[in-house]
Amino acid sequence: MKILLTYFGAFPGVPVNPTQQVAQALQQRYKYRPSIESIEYVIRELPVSFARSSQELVRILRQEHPDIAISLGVAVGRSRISIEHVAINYDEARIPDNDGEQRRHQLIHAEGETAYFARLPIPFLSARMQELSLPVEVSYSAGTYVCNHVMYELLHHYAHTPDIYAGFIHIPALAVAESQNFSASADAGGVEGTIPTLEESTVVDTLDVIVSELVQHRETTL
Ligand code: PCA
Repeated sequence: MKILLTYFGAFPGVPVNPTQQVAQALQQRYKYRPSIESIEYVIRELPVSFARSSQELVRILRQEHPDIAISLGVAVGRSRISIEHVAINYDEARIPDNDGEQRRHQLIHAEGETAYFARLPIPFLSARMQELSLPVEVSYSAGTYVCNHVMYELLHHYAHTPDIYAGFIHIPALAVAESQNFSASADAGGVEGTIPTLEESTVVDTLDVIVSELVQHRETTL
């Protein structure tokens, strides 16, 4: 089984994107876990650009053919890891992307569905996270910036491919000094105010559990 994790680099207000170190830490863990040799773990960076993230994502999906594809983004201002339930066909940015493009009130795909639900067993995951007391919530808005855009593209790509698990997870800022200089942008999934954080190890442990649960769920249901 192949798992693809995408992460983002820096963007305005977030000079170091914590999704990069978290994705790298997860991949390292899988490398040294001999009991799950049948799992291939691929991580790829996506540009924080409306136009280029779409192209790059589709190129990666065509090249890698993952069974489970999860994109990660940071939502500065949130205090828990958010499993996103829905992506909307709408770009509306209060800050420019890394190409200087600030999309306002624009459909992502003119002929596309208004929204897609994540292709993840969300009720199952949410119940497991509660049982394990992990800092996870289900979110019903991935914002209207590049994260929602990527989630929409991901689900649009797999709209007619039912056995692929695909979705988006937002993580909070990490408990490191530089996080307090981040700016929380509401359209990027965050809220205004003081910036809550989680320890990197908590985020990595929790994502590790989420991915393992997804692998098991997919193996037992397909
Ligand atoms: N967060 C932004 C884009 C990249 C990222 O990590 C967002 O929530 O849209």
